[in-house]
Amino acid sequence: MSGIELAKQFENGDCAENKVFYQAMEEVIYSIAPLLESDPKYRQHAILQRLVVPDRVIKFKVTWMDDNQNIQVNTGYRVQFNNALGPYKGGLRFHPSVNEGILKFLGFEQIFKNALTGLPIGGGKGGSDFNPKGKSDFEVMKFCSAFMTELHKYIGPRMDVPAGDIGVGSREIGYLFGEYKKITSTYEGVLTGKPFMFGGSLMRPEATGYGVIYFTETMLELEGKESLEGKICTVSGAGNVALHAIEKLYDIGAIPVSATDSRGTVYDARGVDLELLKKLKLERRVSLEEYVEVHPEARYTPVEEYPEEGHAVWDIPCYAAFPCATQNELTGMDAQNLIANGVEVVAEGANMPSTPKAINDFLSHKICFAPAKAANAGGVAVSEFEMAQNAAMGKWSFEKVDEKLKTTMQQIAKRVVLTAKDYGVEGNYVDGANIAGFKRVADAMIAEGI
Ligand code: NDP
Ligand code: 2IT
Repeated sequence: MSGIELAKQFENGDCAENKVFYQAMEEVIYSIAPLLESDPKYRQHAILQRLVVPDRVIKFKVTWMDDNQNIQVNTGYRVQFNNALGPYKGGLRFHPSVNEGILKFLGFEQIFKNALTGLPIGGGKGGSDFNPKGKSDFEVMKFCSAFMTELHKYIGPRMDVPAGDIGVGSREIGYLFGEYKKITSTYEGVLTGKPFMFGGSLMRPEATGYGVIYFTETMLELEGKESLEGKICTVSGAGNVALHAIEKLYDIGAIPVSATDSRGTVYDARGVDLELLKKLKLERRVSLEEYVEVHPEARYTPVEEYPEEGHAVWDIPCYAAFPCATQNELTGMDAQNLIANGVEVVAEGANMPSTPKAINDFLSHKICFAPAKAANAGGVAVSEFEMAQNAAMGKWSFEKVDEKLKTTMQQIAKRVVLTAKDYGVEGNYVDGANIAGFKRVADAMIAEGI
């Protein structure tokens, strides 16, 4: 049975919205076929049927007032997918495209990603169709307060611990935490990604981007391939994940030459100016277009100047490509361009950034391909470290968190490589990650009973 058919048995929601959810589900279903064949217990316990349905989807109205005294209405969600391994854990996304289907896809992926870390965390995701772009700090604060007025009923440090994702960084987490504290009169680690001054972990902002590079270096070593040092790398996105991936690439002597946002691509052949990117995207929150005003020798390509089915960033010759923006941002056409230009490794910083066609192309051309749920697990891993620090009322040093993050990413890479070998799909880390993640959750579900 295909993933889509299986999913439809349980779904009565809007099918168009669920497209990305079915896409994520189908990949897992195909990957775990050898596991289901080799061990009948997973079928006997109907694990797959139980896993594709979230434990619950919470949907609520968020009403707030903008700076012009107009009342605004948005929709908020929290998808609590699976807590076999620990409290629901996963980010909040604030973006106008957010709907239940997108959050189910992200929550479903999060279950296996979190399982791969080996840490005690279940899977969840949430967010809103609120668009933070162009909003004042005060409006963002008003929205976050209104969002938490409803969300606080469903979360808790041992129940469900949200964090950031697209459109949600430490500013938003700070406002959300402030409101939670006010409503509940408790000071507890109910959110991760908090500013350091009130309970955040050092290195949480860097964790996802750094983790992707640690993962990639380990994978290249295990494969006997050349490291990233001295190599041209392309990166998409210009947010939390992309900018910290770029930072770590510089740390290890690689040359990151690109960044993108929703409006265009910057290509700076000498290596991108990271300080400028941070200023434009993290501080001033403006378009990347301004990059070429400071560096006229760099090239800026607006999205509308490139064919609809492709993206300028993946047409740049590179050794390694790091999609770090959003889902399905790397298409079949992009994969063909990367392969024609000699790419050797692709590691996903964003969640599900490569389309199924692109993944098939990479695998059939023996490109070293690191799937999101393994490669970008560093963010949620450090979130769990934040939970541990909060529970113990303690603070770990930057060096300690960095060391633990590195070890976690190395362990995930080894687990994924070994699992692929064990199940007869050597070199296929999509299958390796899905099988290893699924097995860990499934075994817990069996042990916990129905
Ligand atoms: P940010 O909001 O910090 O940055 C997102 C970046 O991607 C921005 O440059 C944004 O452009 C661009 N972008 C967003 N949506 C689109 C779109 N539809 N088309 C083109 N560009 C887009 O988010 P993060 O960096 O935190 O997240 C990026 C990806 O990484 C997401 O897939 C997220 O799920 C994933 N991820 C995040 C983790 C984290 O810890 N934050 C952990 C693991 C995965 P613009 O500036 O124009 O909006
Ligand atoms: O997709 C992800 O792993 C995240 N957005 C981070 C989740 C978390 O709880 O830190």
